[in-house]
Amino acid sequence: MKLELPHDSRLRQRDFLYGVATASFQIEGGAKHRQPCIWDTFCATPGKVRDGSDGQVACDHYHRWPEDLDLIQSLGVDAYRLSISWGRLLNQDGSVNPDGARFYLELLDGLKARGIKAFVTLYHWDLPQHLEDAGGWLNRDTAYRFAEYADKASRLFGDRVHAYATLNEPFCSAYLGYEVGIHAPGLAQPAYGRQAAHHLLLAHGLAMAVLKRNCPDTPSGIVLNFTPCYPHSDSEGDRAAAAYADDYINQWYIRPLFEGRYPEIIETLPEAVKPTIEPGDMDVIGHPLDFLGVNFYTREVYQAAADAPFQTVHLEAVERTDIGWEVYPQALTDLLVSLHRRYPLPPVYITENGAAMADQWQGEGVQDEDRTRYYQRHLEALHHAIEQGVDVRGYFAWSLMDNFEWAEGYLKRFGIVYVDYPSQRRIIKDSGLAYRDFIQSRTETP
Ligand code: IFM
Repeated sequence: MKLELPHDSRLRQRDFLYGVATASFQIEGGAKHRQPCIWDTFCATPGKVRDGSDGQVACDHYHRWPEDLDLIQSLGVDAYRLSISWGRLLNQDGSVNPDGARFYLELLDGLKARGIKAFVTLYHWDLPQHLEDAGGWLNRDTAYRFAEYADKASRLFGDRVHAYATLNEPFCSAYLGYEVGIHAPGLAQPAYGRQAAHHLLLAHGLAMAVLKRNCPDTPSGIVLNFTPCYPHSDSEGDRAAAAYADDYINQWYIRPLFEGRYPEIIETLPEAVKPTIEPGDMDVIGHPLDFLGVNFYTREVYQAAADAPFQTVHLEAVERTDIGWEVYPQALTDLLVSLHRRYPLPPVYITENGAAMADQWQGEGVQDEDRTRYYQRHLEALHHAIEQGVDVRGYFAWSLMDNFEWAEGYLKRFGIVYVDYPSQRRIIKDSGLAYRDFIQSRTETP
């Protein structure tokens, strides 16, 4: 199956950027050469990760990065989105770890030599454990430690980085990690979730100022994930439930960036759950962005509930990926158009989109037409959003290769490249070949 879009689509122009994305903990391995992080601790806690696995070796990218860069180049992409492991780059005392610095500098130089733009995310969930021991994202001081880390990283990397994102998906760090506890560090209290979210956004704002000072010409922004919220019925109750869920899950992270305040539902939270916000915090958080990264995978449906502001509805008989997420591309169009109408958005990049599928490899290629179809339908949805005026500049497939999928361990495969973990062989799946051919077929911008 081929990926195809109308000839005059913005998505077919040469200057629309295509990339692949990964994250440090999910692929690097080389755990002995960095500080332990909260995910090492979480993985070592029985029952937390479905297959009992960890990130000690992962895709062994720490040792295999040159061949991985060749692989990326062979896909013909314009850009590679990677994240930096905070505890690999910095020692516990905050000094630069020379081995970690060498690893990332060589990697970034390797990208440059291959003509691939580096989109660097500074934080993709792997908080050094020593910072968690001091309170993690519940401790306001972590936000200032993050700004120092951003300072050291951006001075070191110089012009090797094409664009910086401060955080990846603060919703996941705060809500999954501190509010419901299904991600590291595994804490589970609403008050923790809200406070962690505020400190993460503060960290983002502080780091934005640092990045703009150190690299004024490098676009800097943040990556947010969105799971659009739809009402189960047209009833007032279901519509109110979906709106509340949207504020709690999605708008909570974007509204402070553009409007300097949290959604009004903050007033409905019990006093003990409301985050502590210091004077001036919202101004810091509202630092202008050069771009917004949007990660999109699926939607959720909500209904009213007697004892909670919203309740998730599990729809039967809808198409789902191997991780159980509904395939609903229309939500990508709806999301982008609604954000565009609601906020003064800077240029947008789709920094992650992709599907976990039950891939099989029996020594030849991997026929993942289901994934290619997912990409086809989401690229079409993106095309429709752009037609309605959303300024989208690029798209990154999640992920370059199969990797450690957090609480699912290695059970779920999101890659457009298959990883045979015992041999660490990489095999480009049919979806990867289709992505490569589609990228190659772009035309010059008139
Ligand atoms: O693998 C993750 C990634 O780390 C963050 N965004 C969602 C992906 C799929 O769950």
